[in-house]
Amino acid sequence: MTYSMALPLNFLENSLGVADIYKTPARKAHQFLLGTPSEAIAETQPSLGNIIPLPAFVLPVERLSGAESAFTLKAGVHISVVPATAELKNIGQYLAERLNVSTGYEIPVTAAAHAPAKTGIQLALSDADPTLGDEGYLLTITQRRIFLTAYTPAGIFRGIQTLRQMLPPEIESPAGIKNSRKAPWSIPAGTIRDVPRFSWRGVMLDVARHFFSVKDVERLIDLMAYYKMNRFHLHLSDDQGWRLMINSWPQLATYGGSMQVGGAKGGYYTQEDYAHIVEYAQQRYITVIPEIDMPGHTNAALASYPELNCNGAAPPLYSGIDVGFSALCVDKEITYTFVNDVIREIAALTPGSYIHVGGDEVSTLSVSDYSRFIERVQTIVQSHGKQMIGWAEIAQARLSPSSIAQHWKDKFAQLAVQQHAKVIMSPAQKLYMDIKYNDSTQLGLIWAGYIGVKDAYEWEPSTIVNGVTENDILGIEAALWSETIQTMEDIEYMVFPRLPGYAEIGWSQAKDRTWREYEQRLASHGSRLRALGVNFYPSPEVAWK
Ligand code: TNX
Repeated sequence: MTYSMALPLNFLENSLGVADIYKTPARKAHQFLLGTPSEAIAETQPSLGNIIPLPAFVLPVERLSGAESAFTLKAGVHISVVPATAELKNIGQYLAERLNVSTGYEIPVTAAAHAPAKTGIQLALSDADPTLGDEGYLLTITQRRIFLTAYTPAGIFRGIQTLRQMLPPEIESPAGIKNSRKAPWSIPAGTIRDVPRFSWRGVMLDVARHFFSVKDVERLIDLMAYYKMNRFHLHLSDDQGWRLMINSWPQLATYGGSMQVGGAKGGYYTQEDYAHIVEYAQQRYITVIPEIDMPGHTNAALASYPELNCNGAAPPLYSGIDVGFSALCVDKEITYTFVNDVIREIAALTPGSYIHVGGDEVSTLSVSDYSRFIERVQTIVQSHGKQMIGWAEIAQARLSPSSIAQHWKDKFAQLAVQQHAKVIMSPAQKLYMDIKYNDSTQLGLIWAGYIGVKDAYEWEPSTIVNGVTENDILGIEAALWSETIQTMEDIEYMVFPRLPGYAEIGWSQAKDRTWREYEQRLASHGSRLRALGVNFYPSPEVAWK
């Protein structure tokens, strides 16, 4: 996957006039950016300083030399890739398309024999610095060229998001050249070396309570990608609806998916739709995690097949928003035939390593019946070559160390850690995007309090559950439950502007984060979100630009 090439350190040193870019600690680099008022970089937007999530290391060139320096994107620019694999060309094409939206430039993607190129934009894989890891990148901008290198294609893709954020906000405006600033499309010179803190930076969308189209899902994936998130968890089934066709149990979708909360017509994804979503996410280096919630939250399945019920009678479809009342019949063998068929079909459609089996809020089963069920399901998931994820209640059962518990409330995650299983942090009071911002938010629920934009940002994942520490945590995931969410506009309003803060908690080092400084960067993203057409909540906590 990687490509042998000398790290262009000489190139960096020559162009930047610094020998110790790797030695300068992130903190010091930020002082270059923020500094004292007299030192602060003048209001020359865009600057190297408004990137979200905050990069690990930033060095603007003018801090060192005092020289005015920027790369300017002009007609005739080209993107070259090294090595010229189909994958890297696709990433180059993705960048060309983003830049075309507003500039109108037709940017060719070409193969380069070596790196760095003398001019233009170059994307290059290099195995010279393995510490860049799975997603890190090194981005250098001089007057003549943009050089983006990484250890993996995913790293190049993440670096492209940084590059987008360094251009003027109008670069994202699909309104076309006539409505946006024509020139200059300039990027300040400097170097960014960046690696993420956590490997799991996720968003969950509940498509069961209300159903969302493939187009809506694509848009959410695009917006996640802009903030370097890498996991997309689809909550595909619940009491109110089953949203994926299972060929061996077709009524799950055709009948169980026919309604949604409030009683309106529902919907479901065909297997082709789902495969398309998976591929769309994959092209953005985002892994899809499908969730089939069980043994509770199963009314839609129980309504579709009477034999799944202990009494053999199917309940009616459900369009309310209560939780906890439904459960599969854990003593019937057909239940496990059903679970095996569903997981087999989904595993075959899912290249990612994970299948999420829910496991939350079952009030009608004893702990021992519940645990027995989860342990059997764990074996089924593993038999299809996947790792099991469940809401943290699953830790009451015997977990394999490869299984993962998703914390949302209570202390069950402690039981997971004791069994050497890893934890994803989704504390409802911080990370539930269906929770209202404040008492005047029209959409959303309040059972976990209110989550303002500052509340969403100002917390630390390793101090949420006693005994669940940095090493136990894979990362974080923000969840959008959709009891009250009906349209893409609703999704955008609840997700933004909280998501950029979540992305930063997942990516950036804790020691580098303060609300005071973040608030200024977020403010500058107001114009970016507007250019992207995002219906964000313009929170008064932020001095929007
Ligand atoms: C709790 S989080 C739930 C969901 C609801 C959500 C509403 C979890 C595992 N269960 O079923 O939709 O609260 O905020």
